[in-house]
Amino acid sequence: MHDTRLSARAQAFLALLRERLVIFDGGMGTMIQGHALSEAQFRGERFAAWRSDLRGNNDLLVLTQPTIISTIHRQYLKAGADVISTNTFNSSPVSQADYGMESLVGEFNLAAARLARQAADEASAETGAQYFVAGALGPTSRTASLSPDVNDPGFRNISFDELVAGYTMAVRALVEGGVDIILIETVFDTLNAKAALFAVREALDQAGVDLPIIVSGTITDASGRTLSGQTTEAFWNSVRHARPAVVGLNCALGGKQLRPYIEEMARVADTYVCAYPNAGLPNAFGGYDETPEQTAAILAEFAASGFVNMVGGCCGTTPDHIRAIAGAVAGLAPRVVPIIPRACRLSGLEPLNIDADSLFVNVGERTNVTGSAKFRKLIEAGDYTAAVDIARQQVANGAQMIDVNMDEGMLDSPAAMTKLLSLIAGEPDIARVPVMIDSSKWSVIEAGLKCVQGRPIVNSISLKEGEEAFLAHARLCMRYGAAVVVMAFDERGQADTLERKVRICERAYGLLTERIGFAPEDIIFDPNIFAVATGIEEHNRYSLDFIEATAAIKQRMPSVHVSGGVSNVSFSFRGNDPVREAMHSVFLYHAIRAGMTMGIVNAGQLGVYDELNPELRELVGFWSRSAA
Ligand code: THG
Repeated sequence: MHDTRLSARAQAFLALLRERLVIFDGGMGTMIQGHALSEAQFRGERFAAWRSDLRGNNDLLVLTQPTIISTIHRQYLKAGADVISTNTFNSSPVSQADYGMESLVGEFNLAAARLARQAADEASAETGAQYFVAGALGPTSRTASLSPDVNDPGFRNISFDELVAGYTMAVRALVEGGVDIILIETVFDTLNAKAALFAVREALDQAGVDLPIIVSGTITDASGRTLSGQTTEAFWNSVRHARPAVVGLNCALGGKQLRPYIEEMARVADTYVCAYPNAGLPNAFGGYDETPEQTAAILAEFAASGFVNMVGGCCGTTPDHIRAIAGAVAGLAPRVVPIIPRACRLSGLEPLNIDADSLFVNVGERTNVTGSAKFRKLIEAGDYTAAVDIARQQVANGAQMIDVNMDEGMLDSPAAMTKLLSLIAGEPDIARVPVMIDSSKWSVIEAGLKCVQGRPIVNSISLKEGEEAFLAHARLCMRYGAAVVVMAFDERGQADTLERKVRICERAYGLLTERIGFAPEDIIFDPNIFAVATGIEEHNRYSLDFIEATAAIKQRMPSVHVSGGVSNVSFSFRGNDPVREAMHSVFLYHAIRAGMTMGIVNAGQLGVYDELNPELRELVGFWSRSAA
């Protein structure tokens, strides 16, 4: 679907990745420093009277010292780079605001892209080979999923929407300037990267073109995690929805320290992998001492181990490093992209992959203002500290995900969703699990999607308002990177018979997979768990209908998952927890056998089927076993 809109050069880049190890360029900052430019040189004529100091604003040089930047590009191309990246690491509104130059961001990106394009084209004319330009989008100086203030963990100094606006402007200019590839690099905070990916896909769609995307994260220290706390696989799960052509790691660590994480990326990513580390760890003066031969030996070992498809350098590396790297990997085979089994791949700070072999996934239900009076009162009173503790308890009690619902008439639900998710993001013992964003209002769901760096589940969308609204929401789930709970609900209402449950799910499946290419493994059907034993005879079939619908759905659509709100089934026994718990255990015993993959439950309050009082088990089993 994407390939048709790829330019000839973009296709040539992908062809090169299939053929051999691709060589990326090296550090730009190091090379600029080598010129020891003065304040006046940074300013040039045009900004001679600018109100603030400009020395150190390297991105400005594409306007004031274009020859220096072109020369650096040429040096890298001469050294053997196939791909050069634009000098736009800080060409975002937030970064340029430090210099009062935020209104020049479009111009910076356009000029930088044109300089790199020209250098690449000239090199092609000289050698006859193809060279590619990657338009660089840096991380900005702010983090969307972390608070800059330790005393106010829910505070953010940048929003998802602000990042999207800045990245959109940059991408448009980079594309206009002729880049072949979009490079989202040095990702500290995956939420920033998700905003960049969102902006890139939207901007490319609007321009009617497609470009390959490279996403490169940064592992900041020996913890092996990004600055925002994710493991390598969690990072991959968070960005794979954008189908990057290349994913990898760059910067902070030297190649030696990067090895286990590149190995991990090579194992989990079903796309090309890149590594462009710094020239070792910085010395006491912030400089880099690793020689070209040392860096080259490390990257050649990565290549020989089958970890990488593209290699280059970051801070401290020079054209000599790139020349040595290109020499050392010449003739080594590129990594073979593995075929990764289908799974619903989610993440918090850690990955959660759900496939046919997974154990049942418990989703904590207590962070729900409509499902817990205690939680509702805390949120209404603004006691978010205690509300966050409820989330913590759910995870401590075994919830592998938490359902968050703020649908209460008296609340500003989008604000409450934003606040709770922002607070949770700063608590590693909670944030390690993915979030299930639960609301019947799309505005609340979208507010939640803008807060999570991991890959969440949207709970829920349905055909309630017709096909177009359903598909529009599903498309946005793909764009934000979320799996989705689809309720068995259509224009006529909630499905309350076995036949309607299955029919609606099949209709939704057809629309999602055929009309918009939604991955089946990211669809989680909820065929409605209703209360039994209400005193109305027909209601007694409700749990059986759910269980039989689950079996039918799994039989007809084997790759999808099935979920439900388990505590709903026992509403008639409110206040009688022993009976409710027994009902949940027996219900799950049968539903899991029928293929239910996950359920929203009171984590820590689930009985073990085999340990139930046999008489109670027999009595509550009435509603969950087939009538035969
Ligand atoms: N499907 C999907 N999402 C859902 C549901 C579903 N989200 C909400 C709900 N149903 C699942 N969550 C709960 C949470 C709590 C209870 C039931 C379902 C519950 N609460 C106690 C009660 O009402 O008796 C609360 C008592 C208290 O105040 O502590 O039972 O079906 N996709």
